[in-house]
Amino acid sequence: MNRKYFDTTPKTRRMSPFGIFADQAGYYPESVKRAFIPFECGSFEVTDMNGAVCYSGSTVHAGMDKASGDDVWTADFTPLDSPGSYVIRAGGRTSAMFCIGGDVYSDVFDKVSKAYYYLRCGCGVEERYGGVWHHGKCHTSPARLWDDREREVDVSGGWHDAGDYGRYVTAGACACAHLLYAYRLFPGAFDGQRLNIPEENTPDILSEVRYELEWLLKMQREDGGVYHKVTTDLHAPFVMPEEDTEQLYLFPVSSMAVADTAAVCALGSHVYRDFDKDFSGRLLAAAKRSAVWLEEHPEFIGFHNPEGCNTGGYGEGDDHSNRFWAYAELYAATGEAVYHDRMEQALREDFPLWALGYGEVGGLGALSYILCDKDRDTALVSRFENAFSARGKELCTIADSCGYDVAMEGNDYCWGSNMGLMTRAMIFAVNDRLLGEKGFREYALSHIHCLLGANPLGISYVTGVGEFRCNYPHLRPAFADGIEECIPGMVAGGPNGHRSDPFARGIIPEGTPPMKCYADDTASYSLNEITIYWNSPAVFVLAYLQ
Ligand code: 9MR
Ligand code: ZN
Repeated sequence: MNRKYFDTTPKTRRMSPFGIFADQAGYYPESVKRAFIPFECGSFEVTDMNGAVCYSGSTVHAGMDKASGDDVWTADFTPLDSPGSYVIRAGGRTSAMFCIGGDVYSDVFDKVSKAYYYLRCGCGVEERYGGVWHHGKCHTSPARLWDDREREVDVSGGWHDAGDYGRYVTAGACACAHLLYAYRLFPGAFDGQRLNIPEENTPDILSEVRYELEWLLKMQREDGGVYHKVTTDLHAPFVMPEEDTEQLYLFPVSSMAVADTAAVCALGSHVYRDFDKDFSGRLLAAAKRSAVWLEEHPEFIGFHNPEGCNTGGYGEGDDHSNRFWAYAELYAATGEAVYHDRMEQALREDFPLWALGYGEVGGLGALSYILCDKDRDTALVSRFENAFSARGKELCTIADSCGYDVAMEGNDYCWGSNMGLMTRAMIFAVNDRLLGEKGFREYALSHIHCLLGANPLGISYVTGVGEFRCNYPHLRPAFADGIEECIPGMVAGGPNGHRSDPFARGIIPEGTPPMKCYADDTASYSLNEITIYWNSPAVFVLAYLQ
């Protein structure tokens, strides 16, 4: 059967059978453990899988939570620290099963990291690596320039961006940056990680990132300009990638794409230096080529889809933070004064110095400078550190007044809100790891708990993880392969109060609180798509927690 489109007829939403919400992967023995109950009940019990009561306590009324519309009671079972599998019971309801243990996140960490292998374009997903989710080679034909149909370029490789088969430079650069910084800050987490992907002489995560960086290099022209994206003219139907054989096009250069390429190639040259001098050198040369292009093109060159094309736009209103990030990384990679000057010139008040992408990337530049081993201006270092620490404190205050312990307010539940959730956790991780502010760890944990089930819908937003989990993302191969179990490790976009697609508006009643505007259905791209830059912050945070 060759099904081409998902079913958009209204159905009933798949709702959690559980009434008590906990992290379905689990909790570290020594950490705070809280489950959330959206109804009044005096006491609760934690039982093991034989039904034996291991802990009991009284719930605490946290109060009305705005983003979810829930009146929340909290069940705190922090003192329970014996490794094992458990459920919580209260008021005749139960939670999903969860574990307490020192390695409760290893499986989800591996799965969200391996997700990139499944998104590889060009080489096929082999059965020996991908198991049942294998497929053939895709998108290997040369791409034609949109503006010059006579010219064709080979830009095969890289990862599919998301549920669609497009490959977009700024999105890819952002995802690679998260993964490379995860490696730089928490290398130990990747040491023992075995993802069962094709071998290179680097930790698996770096082999995987290299696959995308090699593609990025192909997207660069000789003059340092970088094509904004390579896609077909229209989004493919819901077929396997190798069945999407329409003509590929390369779309015009944007200054965001050039700056982000300069940045991530400079960053990569630093990371791969210890493993492969030649690759590191190619990355640095590419970064410098794009720096030359930036110098010659001081004006903003944005991106809008030309007529006749409906694939992702990834437009931005300006390129200020992108240029800042580029020069910060170029300076960190080379120590050349000219890049330091340019970085300072690019520093403006109009972008936040903690933002970690994909559009605003000032925080990536700040991170680069904080970690830089060349001469640094101490006033700048403090400015960048203060940006992370002030934002971190602000986020703690928001989380403290949230019924579900996360630094997210109603408006933050927009398209891809799980990226917001995870980049907040990244900020806590940076505060802990770089600024030595230990209290932030519990905040990072509460955000992971929310992603993995401690949320008002009681769903784990990661495919393949948790007893009640999303399984029907808006992801072409996951639909077209006909396999019931979804490709694992994909982070769903998550709740979006704007319900930005017709299916979402049909299935979720108007007025639903934003944190509950989610449906696990292939048909909803604004609630349930996946992307490479929604997975990457989760990899970063889980690497930190390992
Ligand atoms: O992630 C993007 C989101 O922030 C935007 O609101 C949305 C609409 O423009 O587009 C999202 O990006 C999509 C991209 O354009 C194409 N690949 C899938 C991305 C996720 O939906
Ligand atoms: Zn492909």
